[in-house]
Amino acid sequence: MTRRIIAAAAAALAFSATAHAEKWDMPLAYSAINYHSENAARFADAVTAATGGELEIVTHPGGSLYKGDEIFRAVRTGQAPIGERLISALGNEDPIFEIDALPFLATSFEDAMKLYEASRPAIEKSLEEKDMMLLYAVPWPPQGLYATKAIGGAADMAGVKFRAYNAATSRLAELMGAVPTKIEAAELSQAFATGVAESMISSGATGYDQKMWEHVAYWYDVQAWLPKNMVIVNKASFDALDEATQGIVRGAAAMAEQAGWAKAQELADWYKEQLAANGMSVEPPSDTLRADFMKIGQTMAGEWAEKAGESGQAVIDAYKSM
Ligand code: PCA
Repeated sequence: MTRRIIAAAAAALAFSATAHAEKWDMPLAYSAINYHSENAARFADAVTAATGGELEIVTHPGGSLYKGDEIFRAVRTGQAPIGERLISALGNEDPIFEIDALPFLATSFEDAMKLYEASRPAIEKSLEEKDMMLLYAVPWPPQGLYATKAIGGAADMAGVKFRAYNAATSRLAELMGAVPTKIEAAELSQAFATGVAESMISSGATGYDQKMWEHVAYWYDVQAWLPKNMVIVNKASFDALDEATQGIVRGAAAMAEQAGWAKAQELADWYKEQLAANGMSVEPPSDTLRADFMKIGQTMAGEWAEKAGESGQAVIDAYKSM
């Protein structure tokens, strides 16, 4: 009799534990070995551990669950409760997100942090209007130009097939006379191997993750901007958590943000060394190339200001006053 009661109680307990425990799948666009993905995996483990498994977060790197360009929508609609997306790829959702890839607006980690602080309220507001919340954001190292041939100036980019990762990099390619195609990082090796792409702007990190030395010989350290990934959560999914769990998620997010910024800075030079060690020519841009980029940057800043209007300008002003 007692044994039966104990067994029933144990079964009831096990049932209630499974009934309350939640599993969140967390799609990530970038490779499992990338520091953003590793950082997200640590964030996920921290939440799982601190909630004693009541909220288990499982990361899916490399676009394996949703591709990079599907993740924002998946989180917005609640198909995925949480996910990571490159902020500057969301210009079609709201021009404010494109502030993250305006050439030469913020070109160091220090300025990237200031830009983050200045733009965060506007980014959060936009996410809130779309039933989402920002958990944390982490930068990529400075962006440089990858190319199969030596590039001395924008003129050398005429007709070159250019891999873009957002509308801003497509526009930049157009302004150089290159031919842009949007390709997610996870598909880069294939795109370059098959000649679909011959150049791109990205960090040493992505070049390293995707072994770009197998396809391209040059990387010019233009330091054009430092775009960020953000981890976002569906508002209804977050609101459904009890308060203690919400606190754990927020706390782990704050820690992931700090660790992610530190890691990006720590690795930035190391990535460049790896490109060189694997045989790539890693150089600063020529004066001509730099001047061409600067000019294109000005054009793009003007175009963005038109789209982003007063609220965009307010963020730029806040950034410049910091
Ligand atoms: N790597 C990402 C975005 C910025 C970066 O450095 C990519 O190339 O897709």
